[in-house]
Amino acid sequence: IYGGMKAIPGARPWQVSLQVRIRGSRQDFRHICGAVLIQSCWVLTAAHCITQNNEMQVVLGGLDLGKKESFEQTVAVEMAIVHEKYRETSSAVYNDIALLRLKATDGMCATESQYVKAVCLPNTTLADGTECSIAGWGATPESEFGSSQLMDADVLVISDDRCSDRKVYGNILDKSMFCAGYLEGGIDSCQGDSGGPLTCEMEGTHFLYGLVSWGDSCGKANKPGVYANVIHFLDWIISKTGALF
Ligand code: 4AZ
Repeated sequence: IYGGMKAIPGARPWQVSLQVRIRGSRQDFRHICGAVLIQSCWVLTAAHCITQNNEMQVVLGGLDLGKKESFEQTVAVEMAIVHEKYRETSSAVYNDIALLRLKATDGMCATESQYVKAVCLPNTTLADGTECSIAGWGATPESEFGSSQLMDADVLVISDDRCSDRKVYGNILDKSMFCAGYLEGGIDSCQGDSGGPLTCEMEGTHFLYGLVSWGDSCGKANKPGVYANVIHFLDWIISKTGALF
């Protein structure tokens, strides 16, 4: 996260760290992407975070990836479902969404607490200029390898019209994505934040509108962050999870 602050404990209880087992190790996992808890046994992330058939786990409720916290929960990933139309070109990433089914132990995956709680899925569209929040352990201006502390920042929704300007991203955007940030640069998501949440608070409830997906570098003027458009995928999410939200 560029231009952010350390997240307040319990403020982003749906935030997830997606981790893969380090090759050759028995127990060690490393953070590769953000993700979002939407149900006790279901997590959303970016499709581009699902690389190979690596062994994956999620850490829920954690703030500092550098130490084991008493309130964090580690759950194995049973299966990943990547969107059938996920596609990456040299300039953009399309349909960048995946579902992770968590592995239950005695019938439970995530256990709800002050630090672990599923986010709500949205049911109304977003207006240009809405203030929303992003969070993650990704690169910061101080550390290109990411932050051990969960960081968050506020960003503004940028209309498809403004984001498709020739000076911004031109004609490469589609309905599976939207832009958020500041055209003047500075505050943005970055590498390692991918798959994590963009949430917007409405009447005291936080709704998941976006997943960190891509952008031309981080924090640069006229190159805002691009987010997978969760509303566009609601039917897909319902069809794969069999859940109603
Ligand atoms: C990345 O490389 C990445 N500024 C993620 C987000 C953004 C840029 C790059 C948005 O995963």
